[in-house]
Amino acid sequence: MENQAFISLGSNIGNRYDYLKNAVQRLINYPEIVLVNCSSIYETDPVGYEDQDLFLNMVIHIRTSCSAEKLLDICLKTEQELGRKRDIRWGPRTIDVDILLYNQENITTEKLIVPHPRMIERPFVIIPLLEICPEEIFYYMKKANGASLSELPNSEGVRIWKLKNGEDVFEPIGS
Ligand code: PH2
Ligand code: MG
Ligand code: MG
Repeated sequence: MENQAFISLGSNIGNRYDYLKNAVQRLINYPEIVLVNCSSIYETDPVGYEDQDLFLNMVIHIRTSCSAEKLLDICLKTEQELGRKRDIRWGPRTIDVDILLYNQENITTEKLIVPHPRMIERPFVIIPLLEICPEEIFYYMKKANGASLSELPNSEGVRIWKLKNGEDVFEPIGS
């Protein structure tokens, strides 16, 4: 499990909590993926396309033997398994599973850009990421995005919905 990645998850259709829980469970059921940590769950105002319901968002930290491309395939497959339909850009979804960071690599292919190009300006990504991201990784990411500290969003529109509780990293969304 030589690679580290941060993945963001979001849902704003149906039982949002179940979708998050189910998606994390599916990801960590792959023998190639191990959960290192997960953030609290936040309820967040929709960004981009605003005429839609509130989201639940969280970020997880994993270790994996998968390449970034393989990890992307797993993320997209997980979305499909959970009924994701793609119609409106930035519109409502049962589940969105995005790779934010993969090691400290800059990746640009037709299918994937890492670090995630919009992460730095999105409070619903940055706030949960800050909760669990080791400092050196966070500083790398800011540099890769060409962002300065003053550009980081504040926590407007992002409210704790379910606090991560203590030792067992998967427990907070386990019950
Ligand atoms: N995802 C988007 C667009 N807007 N807004 C919130 N609050 N949470 C999201 O996960 C989200 C969004 C596109 O991926
Ligand atoms: Mg997204
Ligand atoms: Mg996505």
